[in-house]
Amino acid sequence: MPNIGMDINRYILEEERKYPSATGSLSIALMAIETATKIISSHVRMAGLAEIFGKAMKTNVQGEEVQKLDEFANNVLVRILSDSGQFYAIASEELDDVIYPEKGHEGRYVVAFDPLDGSSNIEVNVSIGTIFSIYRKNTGTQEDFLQGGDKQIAAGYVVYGSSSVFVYTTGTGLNAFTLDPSVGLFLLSHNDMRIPESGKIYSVNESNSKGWDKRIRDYFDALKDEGYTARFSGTMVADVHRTLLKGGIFAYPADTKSKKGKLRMLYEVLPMSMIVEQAGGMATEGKGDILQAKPEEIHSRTPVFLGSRKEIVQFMNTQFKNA
Ligand code: FBP
Repeated sequence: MPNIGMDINRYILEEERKYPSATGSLSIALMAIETATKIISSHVRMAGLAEIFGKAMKTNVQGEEVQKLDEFANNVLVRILSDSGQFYAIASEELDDVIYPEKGHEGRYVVAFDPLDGSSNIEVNVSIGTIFSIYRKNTGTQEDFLQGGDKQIAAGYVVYGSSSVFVYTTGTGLNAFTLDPSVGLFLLSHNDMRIPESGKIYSVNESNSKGWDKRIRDYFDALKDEGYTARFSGTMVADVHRTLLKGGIFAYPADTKSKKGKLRMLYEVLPMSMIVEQAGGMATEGKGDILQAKPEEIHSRTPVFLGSRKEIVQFMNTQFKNA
């Protein structure tokens, strides 16, 4: 059993040693993501300052152009993951098309990421995050990103909040590592995370409720009758992180405005669903286990309901009643 406080890089190598046939490729891939998110974390901490001065001094003391944070995060991830040589192809929520890094010709994996989730919260200093998802390279085409959530080799997120926390799974449980900025290391802080069987918090943007299906409105009204409270930060990573720790449900239903929901399947919903299911929770788009669903294309959107077993089973029952 790994010790609390263990450095994430050592943890990744210890996990690799459990698989004699492992090539080390996935370990290098995960370490590249860890490095990129540490750089992003340090810039998130500066964002407020950069934002103030950005307007005054177009270049910083190094003479570098100050970039918008999500553009910066995207560039850091593309550069470092390309240089790792482990990814044959990269898909980003910020980029229209898939890119095939020069150094990735021998890459065994493909990676999809949302470089900065909750971008509307950057300038108001509310928690934001990065989400990633890794698949095996099969055809070497875009099809490798449309394999379906249950084909993910690894998934994770980093929440940049009061502290930066790196949470990931390779399909054998879920662990979290908190960044100690004084030494620049992500250290194991939550081993084998388990979501509570049920909670008392629901997280959804209720301002859209007029456009929801009546059964969905009824479900959330029932939670209110049961004394649930509401929390919605506008950053999926932060809302799901809280749901993993406290239990309850996070949702972004379809509505008359966004008929397929708002959140992206590849970059947001499938990785967060794998994470919640690895912690003993459930995730659905309203019909079944969302990890069985395949995106139609790399920027497909989907409704999502994920969280504790009790809340999701209750939700599914309401959806099928009078269906
Ligand atoms: P971005 O990845 O573009 O930030 O969008 C995703 C997101 O911000 C989620 O993190 C969040 O749950 C949702 O959109 C909030 O949407 P809304 O502002 O419509 O409630």
